[in-house]
Amino acid sequence: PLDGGMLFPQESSFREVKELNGLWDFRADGSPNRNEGFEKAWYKRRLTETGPVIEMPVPASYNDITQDPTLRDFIGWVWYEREVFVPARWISDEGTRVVLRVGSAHYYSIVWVNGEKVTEHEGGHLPFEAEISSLIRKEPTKPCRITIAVNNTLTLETLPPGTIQYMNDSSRYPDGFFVQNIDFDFFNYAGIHRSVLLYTTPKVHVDDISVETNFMDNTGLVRYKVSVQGGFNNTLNITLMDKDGHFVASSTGSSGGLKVVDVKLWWPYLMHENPGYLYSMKVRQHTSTYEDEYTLPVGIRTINVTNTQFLINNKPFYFHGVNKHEDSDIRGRGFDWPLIVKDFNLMKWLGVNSFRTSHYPYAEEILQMCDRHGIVVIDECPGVGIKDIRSFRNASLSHHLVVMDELVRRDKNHPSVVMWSVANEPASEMPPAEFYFKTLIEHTKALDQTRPVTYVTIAAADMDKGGPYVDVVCANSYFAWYFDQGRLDIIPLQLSTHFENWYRKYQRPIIQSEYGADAVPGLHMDPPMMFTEEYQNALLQSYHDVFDQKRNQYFVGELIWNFADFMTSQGIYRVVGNKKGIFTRQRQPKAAAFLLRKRYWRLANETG
Ligand code: BDP
Repeated sequence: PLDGGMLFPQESSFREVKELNGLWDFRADGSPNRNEGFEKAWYKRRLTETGPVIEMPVPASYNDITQDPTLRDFIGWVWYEREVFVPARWISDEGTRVVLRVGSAHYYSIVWVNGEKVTEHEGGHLPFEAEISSLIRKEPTKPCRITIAVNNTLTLETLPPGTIQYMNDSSRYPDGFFVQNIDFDFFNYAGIHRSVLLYTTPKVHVDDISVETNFMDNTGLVRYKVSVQGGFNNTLNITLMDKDGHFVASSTGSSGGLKVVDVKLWWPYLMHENPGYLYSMKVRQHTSTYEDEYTLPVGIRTINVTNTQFLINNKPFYFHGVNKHEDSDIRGRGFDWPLIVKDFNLMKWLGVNSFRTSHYPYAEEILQMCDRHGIVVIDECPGVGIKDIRSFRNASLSHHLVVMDELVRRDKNHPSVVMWSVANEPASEMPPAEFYFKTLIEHTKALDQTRPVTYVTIAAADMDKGGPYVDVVCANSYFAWYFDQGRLDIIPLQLSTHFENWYRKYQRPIIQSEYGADAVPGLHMDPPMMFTEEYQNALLQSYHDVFDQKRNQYFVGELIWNFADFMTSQGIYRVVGNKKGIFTRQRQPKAAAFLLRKRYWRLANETG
């Protein structure tokens, strides 16, 4: 179990937030062993005093910011630093707790404040934090110097896994030459990808909240659990308010239930005229000296899975959606509001009611938007590219379990999140996969009893070993693309057989969790040929014909690969990235966007 909660930082009468985004000093440690920063203890002095620095925006991947190919492809430690003035009242008031939080950094991070190490964290895509109250009180008049070292090296025990291969043939490679091998299809962007914040809470503070919701007829039920840290003898008051701020129900104590008469349920976009309805649960705690308040948005809804259906609020839900990436020009995987809002507008234009966070957890702000707009989410952890048998070892599994702990801790309260995905396209046919997925999925279910769990598979049904443990089969396939290239005519037969095999083996509802074809925008051919917009359209159309035949049986959703073109490592299969987007990387539509838009709005009318 993890130490403490990870509530999204929020301002209230008792809490303040200070964003540390902007330009930081930056240096990549280019020394042969990538270890000079530690040998010379760069964190002890200002980074500007130990060597040259450049300006680096935060949040952003550092890879595409400069013209330097060695920084784009850099592997090893990079160092970020900036100084910040902490408001005097945060320092003078001993009852104020000051926390430093990093929304995410890829991949391994160590954080120092004024030269003292405050925390380290393994894994990208998830937040980490450290309380720094006592440290900043040591030197109250000086600005506080924050140093963050980030290392993007992947190993067999990281998620995703990767290996470093040294090329020892000195007739072909210079001394120390190495490559990073990865088994996943996106660029290994690195750096500080999400906001760095300082925030305060009172010393005695609300540390974590969990809610589970249910309803019967017209009455909703919100069960809650609150944990408070920093002191005893506190009183907790819980108040639930509707969207207009009107009182709905209240309770006291660290756990209990709230009854909601005439409940307004949380519904997906296009399934109801009022999607994404959120109540607010105000959690207020006080002792004789301290007061704190945290407000959690709460959507009341249920999720159930039968052998053939995915039910939201007891009604069959059909996923018509996309797979995404956090990816764009220049900023790489860096958090960017204009991009996020644009993507939501494009999804709504398309008639998308759902997406999968392929292949890692997305920023919390994105999930909050999904809650408000009623966009349903399959929340995936960074377990992608587990293909080497050595990645099934105990050390890898242990880390994978911790990542699920962190993911569920962060995302458990989002009504938009309807299912956990523990992995993408693992080698689930290998013998150790059975124990691995059994353990991983049972662990996830123990953390959260309210949501189904899946992993996304590319295996053939008869080979797969992890399927018995999933609630929904999420199957990827690339017929007439990676296999039988150019032969669209095989899709009806192969795709139906594929579905029948999966259903026969496990009797679970099936989602087409990926399918698609690369299309270079502007490339045209009729009759269609691979890589043209016409071929992408024709392939989607053939898949859709099969989906429509299975829709009333056990087939519960389709997620196109991919929403937009995205960057990958270099290779002969990728022409400046993966081009399976229905939008370009700049978010302009290819022909397929119009085809899907027509289909999704029709599906919304038929299934919604
Ligand atoms: C699937 C992967 C996805 C790739 C896609 C592709 O899950 O990450 O980008 O194929 O090859 O195997 O386009």
